[in-house]
Amino acid sequence: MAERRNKTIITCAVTGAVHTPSMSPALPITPEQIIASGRDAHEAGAAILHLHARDPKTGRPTPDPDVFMRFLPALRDQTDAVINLTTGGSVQMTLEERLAAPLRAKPELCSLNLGSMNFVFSQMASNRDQWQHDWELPYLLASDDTIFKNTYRDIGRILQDLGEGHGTRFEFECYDIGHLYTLAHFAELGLAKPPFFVQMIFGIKGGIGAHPSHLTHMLDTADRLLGKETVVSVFAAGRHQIPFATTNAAHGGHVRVGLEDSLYIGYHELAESNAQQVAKIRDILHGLGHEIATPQEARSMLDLKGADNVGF
Ligand code: KMH
Ligand code: ZN
Repeated sequence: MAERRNKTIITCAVTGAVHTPSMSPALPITPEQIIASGRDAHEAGAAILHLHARDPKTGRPTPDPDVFMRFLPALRDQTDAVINLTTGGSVQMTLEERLAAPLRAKPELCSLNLGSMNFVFSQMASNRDQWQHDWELPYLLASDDTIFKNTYRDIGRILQDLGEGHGTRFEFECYDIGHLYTLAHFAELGLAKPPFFVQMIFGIKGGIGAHPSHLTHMLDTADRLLGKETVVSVFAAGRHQIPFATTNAAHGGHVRVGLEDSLYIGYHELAESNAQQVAKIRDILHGLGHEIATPQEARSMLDLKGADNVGF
């Protein structure tokens, strides 16, 4: 009998904290836009919605739990998607700020970034000379002199306060080989618990580059360090988004798309929506003969606590 293949989990990262409003009219900003975009992405096949918040007036990334609470209940009521909140926030936020909303919302899943690093997106400033808001250009330029801080003490605190404290599990964000060793360290301590949902990230300036050889090296390293207890997803920034997700799917892995990490649907073609990116990778997955995991199937693969067991 043919081995039952695990279905493929599609994560959609709805808005993030890198792209600014002037870069694309499709980038969801207000709570209403985040609700609509997340719902449509879910309907297109996303089992997990990875969520940041934006100031509804200026579009600037915000850690304000009250803003998160303006869209979380609606997404819970209108979808059965797994809600995955960022603990990364933006590179300019303190850890206290970054944890405020997750500690209040106690979601099933949170991102957890496995290393301090340069996280540079100032290059995006050269793409235009007109900005809708005063904050956008300085925000982009500041990224080449900001450390994205994720010390071992920070990581341990997130695992303790959210993981032990509220049963939240993690999308472990790995931007480089060393981050896999950090995950193995916290797994040995028993703070990171299997199955490990490992999100391998390529093409962020400051992290490992988007070259296929790096994907196979990261996959081999994760397999050697963490064994079969991993559920590996992959995404890449910008133009590499679909090719890298497709390559990992061909390896039997899972995928992440979304306007957080790429504003495009094709060469120099802005995506109209998150749902359009989800539909594109969904159709590729179907072409590879893969079935798409439902949120319930994702919960089972990732050992999540259930949509009723949250704080919103
Ligand atoms: N924007 C991604 C490169 C987080 O939110 O904690 C990383 C990310 C991390 O999504
Ligand atoms: Zn994020």
